[in-house]
Amino acid sequence: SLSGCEKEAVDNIWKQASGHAQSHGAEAFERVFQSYPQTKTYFSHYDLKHGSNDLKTQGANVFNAIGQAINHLDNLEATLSKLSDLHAFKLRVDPGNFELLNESILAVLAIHYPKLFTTAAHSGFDKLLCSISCVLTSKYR
Ligand code: ZNH
Repeated sequence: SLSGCEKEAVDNIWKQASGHAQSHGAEAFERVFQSYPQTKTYFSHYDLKHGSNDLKTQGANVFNAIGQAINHLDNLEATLSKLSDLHAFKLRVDPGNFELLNESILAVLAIHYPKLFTTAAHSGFDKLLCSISCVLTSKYR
């Protein structure tokens, strides 16, 4: 779990990033689609052009869910339970894709908040995103 320093560093970035859920989230998806084109297969019904509403909506969905997780760090399983069902039973996203998106989210945060992206912020977000992915892929079988 996150140390006090990591939690503080995560909160400091999130205070700003949460206000840009659409644009940061869309950028994270654009980056993962470009670096790992196989991740696009889950979004065949989407308009993936730069700046599309689909990208903004899905980007905001993911960023807002991360915000929820930050607010309920000690209770992630219950907080993300519905999303966990969705990803495991309905969407059936291959678990390997979560690491790819996580890397992209880290890059977005590092680029937009270079001063706040300290070693504690880096390790804190790394742990946070791993925990979220862990919950979202826990019901697969
Ligand atoms: Zn996911 C959806 C979150 C990852 C794929 N997602 C979704 C949503 C959310 C999320 C919130 C919405 C839901 C509703 O609507 O209800 N995700 C999330 C998170 C994460 C994720 C938080 C991490 C961090 N996903 C992911 C990945 C993938 C995905 C990795 C692949 C690649 N998702 C998805 C899909 C969907 C979702 C496909 C559906 C979309 C539509 O619109 O259809």
